Amino acid sequence: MSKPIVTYFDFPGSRGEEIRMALVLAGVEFEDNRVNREAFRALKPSLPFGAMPTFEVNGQVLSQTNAIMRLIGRKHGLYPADAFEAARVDALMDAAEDVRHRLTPSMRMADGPEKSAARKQLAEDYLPQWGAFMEKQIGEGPFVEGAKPGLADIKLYMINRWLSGNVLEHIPGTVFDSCPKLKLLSEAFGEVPEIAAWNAKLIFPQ
Ligand SMILES: N[C@@H](CCC(=O)N[C@@H](CS)C(=O)NCC(=O)O)C(=O)O
Repeated sequence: MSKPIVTYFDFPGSRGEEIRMALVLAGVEFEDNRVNREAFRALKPSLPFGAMPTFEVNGQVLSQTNAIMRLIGRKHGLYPADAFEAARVDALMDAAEDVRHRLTPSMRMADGPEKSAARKQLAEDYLPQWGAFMEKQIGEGPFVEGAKPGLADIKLYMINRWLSGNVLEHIPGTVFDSCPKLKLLSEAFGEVPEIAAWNAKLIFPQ
């Protein structure tokens, strides 16, 4: 793999940061191409699915975060070789995306009763239920695959960091406090030396 290029918005979160973290965990050097909204609008028509992040390698551009992460994971030992174990990791990666899809509508709502009701429903109902399902799926821990951090851990860590960070109105940072395995996974993942060093460089910690 030649030095790949990750193109995403200039903030340490969401799908683009997950790809950066997969590369960081794999120890792969990459070009961290951060674009603003205006540059994204210009790029959009040329992107495979009109969205970011994208991953460019050997002149070929790939989209869809989980597909990109699996490509990195397969090449660098962050994804199980066993087909069933790989599918179990896929399921957790998709479950992390479920959360984003549930939150997206309220991200587009103006402040007001509709938005607060939607967020309240998520905070009191959907998210605790989602967290309870994760508790059953994580297994012995601390990571999804046991002692070794992998792709599913990146996704779960990022969801927990986002939603526990008190950054979304009406979603209290305590939303996953009743999910000890998710919390332990997140704490352990943040302490993985490559990830801790990467996070220490963040300009806007979240
Ligand atoms: N299913 C896609 C979703 C990509 C996506 O929605 N990306 C967002 C940023 S996280 C985006 O580009 N939004 C701007 C837009 O769609 O115009 C993936 O997993 O990569």
